[in-house]
Amino acid sequence: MHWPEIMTNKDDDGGDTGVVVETRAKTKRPPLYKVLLLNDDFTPMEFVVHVLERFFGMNHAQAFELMLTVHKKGVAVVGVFSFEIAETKVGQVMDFARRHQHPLQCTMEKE
Ligand code: TYC
Repeated sequence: MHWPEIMTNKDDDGGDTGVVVETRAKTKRPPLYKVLLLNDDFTPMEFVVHVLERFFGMNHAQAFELMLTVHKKGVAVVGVFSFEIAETKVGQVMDFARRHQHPLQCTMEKE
């Protein structure tokens, strides 16, 4: 929080003619990052549905619908987060896919 600065004119004769200059701290909102899921020909549909339920808090119907969108269109945004959360989600998905030997790819990009 910045309070107004008071600039006093020292040249004047004692009258209270100081100028109040409003200063406002610039509050920049943090950048957001889209987390993207990419289609491939090998990862089972049910595995992708499970990923969306497990790491992105979707119910089964939402997860199935979004999985089908990725399957048909090649890519879809599965969530928008701060840098740190997006990075964590991407890491969790990539790690989970690799552990199950699926080629599923998950990336992030600045919004
Ligand atoms: N295309 C895959 C299949 O037919 C399913 C799939 C969907 C894979 C979404 C990845 O991000 C993905 N088994």
